[in-house]
Amino acid sequence: MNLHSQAPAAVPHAKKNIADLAIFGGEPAFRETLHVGRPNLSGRARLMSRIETMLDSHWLTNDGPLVREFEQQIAAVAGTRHAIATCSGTTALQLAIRGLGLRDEVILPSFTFIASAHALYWEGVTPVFADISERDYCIDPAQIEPLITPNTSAILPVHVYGQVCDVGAIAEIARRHDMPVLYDAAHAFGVTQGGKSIGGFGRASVFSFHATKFLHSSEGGAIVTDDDRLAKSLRSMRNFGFAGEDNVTSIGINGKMPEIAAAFGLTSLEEMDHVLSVNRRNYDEYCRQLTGIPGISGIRFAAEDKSNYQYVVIEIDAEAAGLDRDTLHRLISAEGVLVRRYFYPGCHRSEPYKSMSPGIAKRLPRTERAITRVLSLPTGLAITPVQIAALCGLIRFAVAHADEIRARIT
Ligand code: T4K
Repeated sequence: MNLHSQAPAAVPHAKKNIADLAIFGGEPAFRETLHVGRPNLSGRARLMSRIETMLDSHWLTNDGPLVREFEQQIAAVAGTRHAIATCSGTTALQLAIRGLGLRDEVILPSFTFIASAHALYWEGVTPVFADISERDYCIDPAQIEPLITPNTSAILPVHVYGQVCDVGAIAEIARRHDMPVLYDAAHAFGVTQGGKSIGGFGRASVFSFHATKFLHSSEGGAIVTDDDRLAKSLRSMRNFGFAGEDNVTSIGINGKMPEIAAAFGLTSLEEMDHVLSVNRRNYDEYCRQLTGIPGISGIRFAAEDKSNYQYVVIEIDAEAAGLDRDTLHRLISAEGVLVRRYFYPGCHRSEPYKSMSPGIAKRLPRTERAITRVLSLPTGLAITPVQIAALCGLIRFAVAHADEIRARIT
């Protein structure tokens, strides 16, 4: 049985006059709230069966059979020899940072979820923020080299929204400076570039399997790598540093994935193709419905990459649309669609980094531009083409009446 508790509610109603907009006191167009991060939940019977088996076995955590099976399957999809499952993507990042011996400074984009920077800082490493490229929202390789100092120990690029970084240029910089690349691939599970799986770049990559992700284990993450020594030490560090029943060989932590999370993860893996096809359908529908709206553009994925289409992101050009991103965000949210401004305000504008580098915004112009323009729209199994059409219709209506809306708001 497939779980579709996310079955579509009543058809959202269209707005005819601006007085009907919910920010002006009208009825919300969506009676049932739409969430950007609604977990993809299906395959309930298989999930329940795995949980029953787990209960029968009396094995709930500590490298159990479900975690081992999950790790094998993750490694197979990632195209790596090893996958080390963890209790979250953030913990996976922290373990990888420590396992790779990163210290002093690491270069990463500011345009990412705060966990990328926090994981470094938590491990005693100072994040050094580089700007993003014009091509996509990923780190610009040209901005990396000028930031490299004798204190730089690594590069931590992020495959933002599942778009693949310029891995070739980044590898070349890392080779020239003899430093490792650790990829934050939290958004990029299942993504390939030129037929090569996303796990195959850099010394290691980290996935997030948080509930809101394309593939999820309710909470969880993994580090994938081809480095046998690194994998062995990460496995030990994930389990308090144990290298045997009572032999502790390093500082470790409890970063283990529990069996119930692996049960979710294995079930989610079985549904991956289905989720991908629904995400792709939603993405195509958004592209179709948003075409021609002045000032609204959407991210495009390179034809040679296989994406997971987990994030549908639009950019709002306030001048052309007549409305800025924040007004549109307020307007849509009031109608019952909880769109998100990922990744506003950027790490460099969040504490503690904001206070550490006042004035840094000046050297991150593309990041500064992106944080004021992007909006993530809902996708996944919980959203239907009818809802997408209604949401895009709302955006079209708002842009068409931008002058009146602005006048009424201010
Ligand atoms: N690196 C990058 C680049 C990342 O994006 C992330 C996480 C990480 C590292 C760290 O990985 P983890 O340690 O998280 O595994 C969410 C997620 O919590 C986070 O995993 C994700 N990135 C980030 C981009 O988004 P929030 O604070 O926006 O989530 P929240 O709780 O506000 O949920 C978003 C929407 O989804 C809401 O409308 C509610 C809805 N929702 C959420 C959950 C959890 C549901 O409907 N059901 C649910 O169970 O961070």
